[in-house]
This record gives sequence, structure tokens and C-alpha cells, in this order.
Amino acid sequence: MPIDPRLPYDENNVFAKILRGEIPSKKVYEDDFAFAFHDINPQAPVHVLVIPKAAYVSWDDFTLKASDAEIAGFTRAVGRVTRELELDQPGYRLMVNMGGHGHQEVPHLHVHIFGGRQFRVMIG
Ligand code: IU
Repeated sequence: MPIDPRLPYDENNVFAKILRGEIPSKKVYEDDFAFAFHDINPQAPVHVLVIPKAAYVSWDDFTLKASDAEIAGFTRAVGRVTRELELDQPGYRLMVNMGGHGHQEVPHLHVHIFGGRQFRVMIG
């Protein structure tokens, strides 16, 4: 079920638990701003999620409340992950689902990185 992004941050959401190490994940990358891990239900040969270390419910919440340093640090981390995975040359797709219409299911901001195959013009 999609989340309501207006709700306050839930410290017990699954990605908060991954960040605290309470649930295992297949880690790809970590720095002061971001943590990246393989999606549990991959939709492409490479499907990685990048999440901010700080508590933001959604893209909307992040862009409203995060400092410029956090936004820069997180954005740069996404770039680092794509290059470490060597996706930059064949290319890749980024996706952020936001709220109900975006079909966001986990209430902690996450950027999807898809790679390893050719994608069509749009997805459903
Ligand atoms: P969405 O953008 O909120 O719809 O995407 C949530 C993603 O989180 C989805 O691709 C799930 O497969 C993924 N995921 C995960 O990697 N580990 C989990 O424990 C859970 C969801 I719950």
C-alpha cells in the first residue's frame, strides 16, 4: 500500500531498521549522508536503493527540510554509487516514488537505481 507522506517520520520503518543494522541488507555504499543497498525484489539486473542517513519520509520532505549540504551530499552519493557499479557508460535509470500517486511504499526517502539492461521510453 502506498504511504501517506504527510505522516510524521516512523522510526520503525524498514529502512530505518536497515540503517540501524537491525535488519540485514546487501550493502553497496555508505558515507556520511547516504547508505545504498540491493533492493530485496530487484526489477532489473541491477536494482539498488540509495537512502539518506537522516530521517526524511519522502522526496518532498527532503527537499523541503534538508540543508543544502545534505542535499548536495546525498545527490553526490547517488552519483558515486552509479559509478562504483560501472553503470555510467551503458547508462541507467533513476526513480523516486513520492506519496500515493507515486506508489511510495516505504516511508523513508529512497532513490531507485536501475541498470544492467535497456529500458523502454517510460515505465507503467
Ligand atoms: P517504493 O518506491 O516505496 O515503491 O519502493 C520500495 C522498494 O523497497 C521496493 O522496490 C521493495 O522491493 C524495496 N524493499 C526492500 O528492498 N527491502 C524491504 O525490506 C522492503 C522493501 I519492505
